[in-house]
Amino acid sequence: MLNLLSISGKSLPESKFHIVERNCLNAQDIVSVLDGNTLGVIVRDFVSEQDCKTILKNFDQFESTYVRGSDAPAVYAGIYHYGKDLEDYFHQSQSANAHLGQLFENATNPIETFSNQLAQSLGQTGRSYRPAQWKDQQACHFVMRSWKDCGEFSLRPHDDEAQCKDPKQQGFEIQDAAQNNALGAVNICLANGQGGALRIWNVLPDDKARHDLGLEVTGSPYPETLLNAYSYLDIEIRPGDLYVFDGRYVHAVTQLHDGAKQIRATLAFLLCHKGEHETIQWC
Ligand SMILES: O=C(O)CCC(=O)C(=O)O
Repeated sequence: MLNLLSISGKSLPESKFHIVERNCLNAQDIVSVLDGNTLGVIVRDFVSEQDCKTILKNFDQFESTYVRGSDAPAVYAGIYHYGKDLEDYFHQSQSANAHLGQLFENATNPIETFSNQLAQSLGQTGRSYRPAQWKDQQACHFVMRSWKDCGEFSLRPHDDEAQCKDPKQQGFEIQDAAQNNALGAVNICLANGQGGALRIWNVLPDDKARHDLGLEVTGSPYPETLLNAYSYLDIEIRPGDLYVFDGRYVHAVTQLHDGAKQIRATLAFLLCHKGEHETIQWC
C-alpha cells in the first residue's frame, strides 16, 4: 500500500452534506438521492413496532438463513452479489426470491410499500422500476441480516461502488448503471441496540483511490487515518427507520455498545438509475 495522505475523489460542499429527515415517505426524496441531488434521507417510524417484531420473529423461523462475513459475521436471508460468480449469484437469487416473502407473513411488507411509491414517482418522470436482470433472471430483491458483533465499527468504513466493478461480473447491467449514477443504499432497520449509528464521511472515492488502497472490487475497509481528514455525519438509527443514501460515499456502522446482548437487524438493497428510462434494484 502507498503511503497516502488523502483519498482522491470528490466531496460535497458542507451546505449539501446532510441527511434529510422525514416522518413519512415522500418518494420524491428518494428520486432526489438517485438523481445525485441529495446525499440521503431518513424516514422515522416507517415500520411499526409490531411489524418490526413480527418480521424479526419470521426471520428467526426462516429456514434458509446462513452466516456470512469475517469482520462482522451476520445471519442472512437473501443473497448479495458481492464477489460472486454471476451464474452462482443468479441461481441462488431465484431460490431466495421464491422464499423471501415469508419474512412478511402477518406484517405489512415495507419493501412493497416503498417500491410501489417509488415506482409511482419514477413513473411520473418516465422511468420504469424493476429488479436488475441477467439472462432473463432477476437479481435477489433484498437481504435481511442481523448481527451482534462489537468492534470499533460494527461495519467497517466502505463504499458500495467498488463491488459494482468486479471483472467477474462483467455483463451484469449494474456495472453500466453504476458507472455514472448515484447508488441508493436502501436500509430498513428492524432492531438496534445502543450505538449502531450510520456514519457517512464526506468523501466519494474515485478509481485511483481504490487502486492505491487495493480496494478495487471490495471498497473495504478505508483506513481511519485517511478518513480523519474528512468531516462525517453520525445518524442515529432506530427500529422502524427507513434510510436511503448515496452508497458511493464512504460509510460505516459505529460500534454496538451492548453488542453481546442486542442485535442490529436490517432489510437492505441497492438502487440505481439505468440510462434515461429505467431504475434498477438489486442486492
Ligand atoms: O446498516 C447500515 O446502516 C448500513 C449498511 C451498509 O453500509 C451496507 O450494507 O453496505
